[in-house]
Amino acid sequence: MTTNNSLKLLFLSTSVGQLGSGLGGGVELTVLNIAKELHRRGHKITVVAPVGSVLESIPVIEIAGDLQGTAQTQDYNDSIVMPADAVLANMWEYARQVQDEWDVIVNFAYDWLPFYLTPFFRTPIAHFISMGSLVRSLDRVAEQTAAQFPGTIGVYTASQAETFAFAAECQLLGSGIDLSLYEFCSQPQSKLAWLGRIAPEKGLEDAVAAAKITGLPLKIMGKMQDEDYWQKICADYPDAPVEYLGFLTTTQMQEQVRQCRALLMTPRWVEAFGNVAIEALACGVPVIAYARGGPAEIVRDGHTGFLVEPDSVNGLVGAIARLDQIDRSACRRQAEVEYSLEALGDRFQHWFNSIAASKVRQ
Ligand code: HBI
Repeated sequence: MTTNNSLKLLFLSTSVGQLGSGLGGGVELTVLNIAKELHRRGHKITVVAPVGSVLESIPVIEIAGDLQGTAQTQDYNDSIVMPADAVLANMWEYARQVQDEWDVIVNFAYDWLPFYLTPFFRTPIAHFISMGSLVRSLDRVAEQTAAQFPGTIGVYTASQAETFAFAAECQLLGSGIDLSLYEFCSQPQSKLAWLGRIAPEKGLEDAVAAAKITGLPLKIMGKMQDEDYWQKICADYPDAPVEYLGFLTTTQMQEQVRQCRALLMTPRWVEAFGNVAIEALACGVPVIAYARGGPAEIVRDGHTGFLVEPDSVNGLVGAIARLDQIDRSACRRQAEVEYSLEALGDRFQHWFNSIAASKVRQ
């Protein structure tokens, strides 16, 4: 039962993997955190996701079908690829059938179909775009949606929005985490952390190279998405002091990260946000990141970490040598001030209310 000013929100998840599998990368954490925080505030939330998805205590409607291929493995001008029995299409057929039960339908998939379907729905649709520009088909249909339904496109950061022609139309929503899950550590061990999907766009090889040069052990955590890519790194850096710890739960991951002197972030692309950066800061761990995309808007250079020249291993090494300049409690404080679930919930609640209020459909 929802009180009078609460919303009924149907979330449609990313379609590249089950929620909880790690294949959906940072957007999995985003869906979980927004669902938890808005549910806590009394809104009614249900998440539609591929079969096998798990989202703590949030109700999940599991939909069968073939998973979507990942956009970052496509070329910019590739045609749209839809598997024969696409789980994405099946998820949106479900949404079409139940749409009148909901105030706003929220799309978290980085795919053409949900945007194309928007004008065919009576219920307003909010689109959260979780990456920068990658494929022309999405750029075009999202631009059309931004023009036809102003205010319905949300992104993490300004630098992510800038990769799209409709940057001015994007709601900047940032991110946030449940800070109570992350324990501050003031006395780290002499090692480094790297977090993320093990895939080429994440530039793991640069972090491995920096570990080799500095001799500092590198603890690697995240979903093993591209095994060949990982094997090539191991072959190229046979004696680097690195260890892959697997895809851990948040509790297990922060237990490892908090002990580290720094988190290295080495994205090859415009990282839309970089949830792993605020997870590290919440543990008091400085972030050393390439100065582009979301991390460049998160890290306070010289105060909560360092921003280095993109793709420069030497830049990483130089920053590692200066880590003693960083006050680790300043890192935790930044997470508390800027990335709490409370602040995240306010931003998304305001966005959804504005979209529900604009419900002028016949
Ligand atoms: N690719 N086609 C497609 N659809 C997605 O929803 C998607 C993706 N690639 C990556 C991804 N989602 C998430 O890992 C990022 O949005 C965080």
